[in-house]
Amino acid sequence: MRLDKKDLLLYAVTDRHWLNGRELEEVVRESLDGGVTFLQIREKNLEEESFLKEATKIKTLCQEYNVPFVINDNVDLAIAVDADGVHVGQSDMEAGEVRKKLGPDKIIGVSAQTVEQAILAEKRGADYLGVGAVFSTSTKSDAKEVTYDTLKEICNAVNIPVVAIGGITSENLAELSGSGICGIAVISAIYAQKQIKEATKELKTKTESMVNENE
Ligand code: TZP
Ligand code: MG
Repeated sequence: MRLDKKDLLLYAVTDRHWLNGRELEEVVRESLDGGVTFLQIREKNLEEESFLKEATKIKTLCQEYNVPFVINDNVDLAIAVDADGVHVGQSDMEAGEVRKKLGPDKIIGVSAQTVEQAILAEKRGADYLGVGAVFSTSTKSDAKEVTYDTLKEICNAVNIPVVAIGGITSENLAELSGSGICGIAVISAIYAQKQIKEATKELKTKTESMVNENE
């Protein structure tokens, strides 16, 4: 699948922490109805078999909405479910190895916190970068803080599209304007909300204006 930078406008990352007894599929559908443009399934504590089941359901759903679907970290699982790609962090398999396993046509996203990491990831074949945490967040306890200036330097240093992540809400996202990002990646600003579809719509409208100011 070819990645268009517009696909990265509103990037949703799943988190079953907020499910409150609901099915992942159900909340993901609400977010897709609200206009999410990219989806990552991120499971930190799920057994392989349950992860496979969930990923298969979410893949089918994303196909229905024509939204790219990637899996956090687990390259073998991405191959097993024929996901559109994988997202890896700095302590996961490095992008070059992922590329060897996935082949040329899949999407590889890499988390980067510094300009050096960003340049290296691009060189190793990443298709996009997730940079953060740009704001403080309780969703990921070990998320390193990345300043606005570093975010901007990273966007200038690479040719692949960059999304910002970490503590982004509809209230603070305008602060990212002018950095060069092509979109935002969020967990709680979508999945911790009572009205997921409405919250997603609002985020998307605000992200569109923020990104347009960039151009
Ligand atoms: N990587 C950096 S920050 C973060 C991840 C996965 C958590 C983002 O969650 P939230 O709720 O959007 O701050
Ligand atoms: Mg990881």
